[in-house]
Amino acid sequence: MTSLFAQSELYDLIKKVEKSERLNFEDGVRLMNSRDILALGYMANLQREQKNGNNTYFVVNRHINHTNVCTNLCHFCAYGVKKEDPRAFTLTLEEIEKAAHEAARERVSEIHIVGGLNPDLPFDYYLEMLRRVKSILPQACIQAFTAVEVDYFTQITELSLREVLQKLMEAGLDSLPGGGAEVFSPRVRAKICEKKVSGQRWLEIQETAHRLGMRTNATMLYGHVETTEERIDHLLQLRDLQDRTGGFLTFIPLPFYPKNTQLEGQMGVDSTTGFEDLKMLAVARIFLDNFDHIKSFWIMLGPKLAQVSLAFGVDDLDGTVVEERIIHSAGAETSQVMSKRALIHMIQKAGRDAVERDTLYRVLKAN
Ligand code: V47
Ligand code: SF4
Repeated sequence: MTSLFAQSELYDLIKKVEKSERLNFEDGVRLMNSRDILALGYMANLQREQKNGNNTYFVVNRHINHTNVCTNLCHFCAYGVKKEDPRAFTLTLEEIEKAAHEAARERVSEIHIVGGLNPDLPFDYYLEMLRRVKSILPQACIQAFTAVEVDYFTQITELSLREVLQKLMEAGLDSLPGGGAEVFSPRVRAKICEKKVSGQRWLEIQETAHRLGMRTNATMLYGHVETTEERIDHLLQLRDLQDRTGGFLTFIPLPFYPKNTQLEGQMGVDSTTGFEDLKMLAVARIFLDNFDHIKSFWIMLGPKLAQVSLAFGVDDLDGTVVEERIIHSAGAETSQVMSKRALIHMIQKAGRDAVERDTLYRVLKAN
């Protein structure tokens, strides 16, 4: 097979991948800087099929964004606002219960909850939210609160990180979503989210959750001010932690949407292109050899590119979602909901086997 790519600048790396040899930092930078998208696709698909065969996973889920009030006000975020802002909202526990009842009728297996850092909400609000959602949906997994929110809980309670996580788990939390990772580089964080927890703290929170037996997701927000080297360094730090704990379920590269953000219109900052998105997914699949899954969030990529990404290393399209505010505040034009039938159709038309999973990738139904 490699003879097809004999002329490729990546030929030596293709041979490494075929022999399942681990790629180093320099190899990762070369992959990311290459425009040989077919060679990248070949390598990524090799890994994808070794790990997941022809399966493509999706989840029947519902997102709930409980508040957009946030003290961090990251420059890349169009969702978070000050509490005095006319757009500010905070859902009551009753409104969250209503969303959970709707989700129960839709037979979701996952509730995904993330929000801003709202100084008016006590820790009890979050614990009670978890208890109520769990009692309405006892079979569903609750994947909630990014590491940024978890860190915030330690500040408002004076509890240790372990104690906060244990209390959340006792109240019904099953898994942490992957948000808040952005790009770990301190240089990048100083430019785009100077108030946010450091990359090191994000990793520490994930590691602590893994040691308590919780599985979590990882993300990277790309396509703003970061360099190729900073992207690969981010992947390397995730791969190192995964070697130590094995606690990550999946990696989700998140393309930056600039609309309505403080970075909109800045020199050199633009929306990512489809070519770059496919490359990012393929490089993630090739480089993160100890991650079982790579997810393209169709909400961000758009359904058509998400479908094509199934040939570039991706084995998971996330889910039915229903309502998403964070990316839509920043200009995403995708719908906020996709039916299970439409997801299955999209996967099958790409020649893959559609498999409904739960948060922990337990198979619920092969279609
Ligand atoms: O941390 C914010 C991102 C994240 C923008 O675990 C933006 O399956 C692009 O946690 N353009 C929060 N991205 C959402 C989150 C998440 C999202 C998808 C899947 C999963 C998962 C988790 O949303 C933030 C940030 O990285 N984000 N603003 C923007 N303008
Ligand atoms: Fe707040 Fe999260 Fe938006 Fe940053 S990305 S402003 S922490 S809601």
